[in-house]
Amino acid sequence: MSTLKELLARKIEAHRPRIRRLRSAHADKKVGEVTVGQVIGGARGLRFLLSDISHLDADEGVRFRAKTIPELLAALPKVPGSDYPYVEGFWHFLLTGEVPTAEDALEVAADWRARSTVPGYVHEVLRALPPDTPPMTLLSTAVLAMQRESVFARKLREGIARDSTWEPMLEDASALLAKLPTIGAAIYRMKLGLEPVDPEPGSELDWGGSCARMMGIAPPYDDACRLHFILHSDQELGNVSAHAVHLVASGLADAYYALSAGLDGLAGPLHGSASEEVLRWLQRLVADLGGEAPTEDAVRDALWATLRRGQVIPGYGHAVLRATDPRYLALRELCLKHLPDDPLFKIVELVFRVAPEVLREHGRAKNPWPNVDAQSGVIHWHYGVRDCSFYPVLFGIGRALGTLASIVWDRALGLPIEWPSSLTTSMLEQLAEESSRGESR
Ligand code: CMX
Repeated sequence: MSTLKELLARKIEAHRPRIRRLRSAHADKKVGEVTVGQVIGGARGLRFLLSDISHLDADEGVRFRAKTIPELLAALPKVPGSDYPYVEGFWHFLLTGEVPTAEDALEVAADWRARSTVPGYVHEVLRALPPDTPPMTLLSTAVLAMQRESVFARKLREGIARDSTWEPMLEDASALLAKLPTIGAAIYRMKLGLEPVDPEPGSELDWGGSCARMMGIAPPYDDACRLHFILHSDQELGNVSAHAVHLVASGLADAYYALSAGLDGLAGPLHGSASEEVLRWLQRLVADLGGEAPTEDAVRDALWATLRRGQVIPGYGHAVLRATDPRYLALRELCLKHLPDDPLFKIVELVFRVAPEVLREHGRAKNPWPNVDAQSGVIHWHYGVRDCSFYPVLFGIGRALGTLASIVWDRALGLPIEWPSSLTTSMLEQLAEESSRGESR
């Protein structure tokens, strides 16, 4: 057994009594109330999911296992020669809540490297799809195509004890994570007409660095990948992709089915493909300027034109956050260090200065501040990733970390199949009337 798995087993044993006690002694305690607005408003603010992997505070942003992004980046062991941590160490941290040593990170790195080759049939499946198939569809298809490899599904068929299901879930999660950079890079290369490659034999490169290299991009893009994957890993459990993974896995579907579903959820323009929309928006602005230098006034006009067309400003607003996304700020720091003079980054900075005030004046968005997607695409663009439809794939590779860690824990804690109740419109109307009558009495 690996030291990570041993540590995780101890953590699970220590955690199980807490859940058992909540179930047996406190199951009827109230967490909150549900309003009509929440039922028809996307369950916003409704606290009904359990996740110890990450938590999102409206003002402070995400915390991974109780650590803010700056705390996390400072605590995790760094890749030698880099200011950024091993994603492999972050995986250890997400699973166990314990800051790993460099050796712990290297243990995961060696495990993932050993399983990083993607079965040949996956490449055949991808090649069989029409050439205009979007990269996100290719990623989700590749993950689903590998479902036949699932150890979890096989163990379930063989009749594994419920308490032990986290072990094959961890096995599948590790096997999948090991291959995601190879798959992502293969999709990227395929769109450029290039053959897929495996990580270089004998290479000591970590997961993030290896993804950059397989895409054919030199350092410091390695650092951009490391940071990007960590920042996109999770954002509490209610967002579309994380919730989809959790929901599908709650029916005891394996990690392949669950992650594929989560990636499908991520593909929407209000969620994971907003980074792609941001790039398109910036390019349209540059084209409209026809060589003129962008100014605050030009950006303001373009923002208003977008809003007047009834469209959203991509990369701005958030369902939960009410402040600038700290993930945006972490990526901005990387931009200021590595690409301060990039012309698109300069426009992103202009948008940052103008958009909050425009959105406030517009008066609809509850949060006028930028989210992670306002900043991420420009980094990939700078390093030569010119196909914006590939950006959500990079989001998806990162999102796999948090969501797969979550479903390992879901099985460890024996969480049941999810089925919140629904109401009809008439029932809601009746409830609302009864409540109004009660108030006027
Ligand atoms: N530009 C223009 N209008 C916006 C807006 C934006 N960036 N963000 C919200 N609004 C509008 C909504 O469309 C809604 O309009 P209606 O009243 O006409 O329906 C109104 O403001 C209220 O919405 P909200 O409560 O502030 O936001 P929601 O929780 O409904 O939606 C989100 C959140 C992210 C989908 C929304 O802010 C948005 O569309 N942003 C742009 C897309 C984007 O950047 N998505 C990435 C999110 C990050 C992530 O998924 O991790």
